[in-house]
Amino acid sequence: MTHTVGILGATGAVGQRLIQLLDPHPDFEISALTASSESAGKPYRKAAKWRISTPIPESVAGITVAETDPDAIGDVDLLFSSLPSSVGERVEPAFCEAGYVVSSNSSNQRMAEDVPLVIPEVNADHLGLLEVQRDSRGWDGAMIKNPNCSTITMVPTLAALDTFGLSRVHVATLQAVSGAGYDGVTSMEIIDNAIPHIGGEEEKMESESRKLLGGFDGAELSMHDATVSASCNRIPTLDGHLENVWAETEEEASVEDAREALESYEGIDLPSSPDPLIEVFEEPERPQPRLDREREDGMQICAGGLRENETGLQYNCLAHNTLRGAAGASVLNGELLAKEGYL
Ligand code: 2RA
Repeated sequence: MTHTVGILGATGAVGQRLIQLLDPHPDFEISALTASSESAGKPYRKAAKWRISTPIPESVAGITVAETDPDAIGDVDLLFSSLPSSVGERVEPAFCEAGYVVSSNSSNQRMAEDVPLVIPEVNADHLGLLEVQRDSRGWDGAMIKNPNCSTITMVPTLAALDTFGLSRVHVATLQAVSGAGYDGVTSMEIIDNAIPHIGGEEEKMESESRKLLGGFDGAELSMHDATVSASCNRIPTLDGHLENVWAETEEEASVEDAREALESYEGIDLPSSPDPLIEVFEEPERPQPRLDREREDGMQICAGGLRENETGLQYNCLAHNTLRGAAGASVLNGELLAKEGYL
């Protein structure tokens, strides 16, 4: 069954990736696009400064951009939101109150106790929180969140290693400039530099990871009891968050044990090549995230560089931050909503 979808914040970096992923998707048909008031009323091809390697799909180029307002977009089965957090905080609940189902990449409400924060491979069972949400918020709609792109890059690998009882995690990230959006940090600003902080990023990784890895008993969530500490850096690469992880586990885990756990985990690849960046980042022609299909290039999470030392396991993980980490994450959550009958 094909579901009609809309995109809130369709002209930004993640909004454009959402269009790239949703246009070829067999389960979704884009029928509404919203952006700022300045863009409203224009055909999409005139409203967006398109910056993706694949051209604006013809099916989208002529859609008239609407105001980001529940009264402006008509009936769609599902909304994908890539709104800035400050706008999403105000606008997303209004869409849920109007009865829309929202799959959001926007960082507001991710830690709310009645909002499912989901990576389908890790904690699809947390979707049951939507029943709690409808009771607590009294709305007919629903809101599901995907985590921060740097969190998504790491947490599936932690979930794989949690089989040995995760107790303590340290992570240092090397994050691409596209994570800051088209008008954030430009690669020219940091062409020969690295920026040792990304506002609020560490706190997001530390709290979101524990929520994602925590349990859900059908009524409330429990946070995972591992401690997580993060240090986040911006480096002059265009796409791709690379992360160095140190993971301590209660049970002894060798490199072989860890490799086996990672290799057998849904959506994680251990690339054979010594340079996963090259193997993963051939810009995919038409990436299509599908829960039930082999990951296309740009949608897998890579892990490698496994080492064991006296503090435990050390390894690297890598993901395309806008394809897998932001837009793709929202699309996979949209697929899960459809699969579980919420659309
Ligand atoms: C970043 N993870 O990389 C943040 C938001 N996309 O800037």
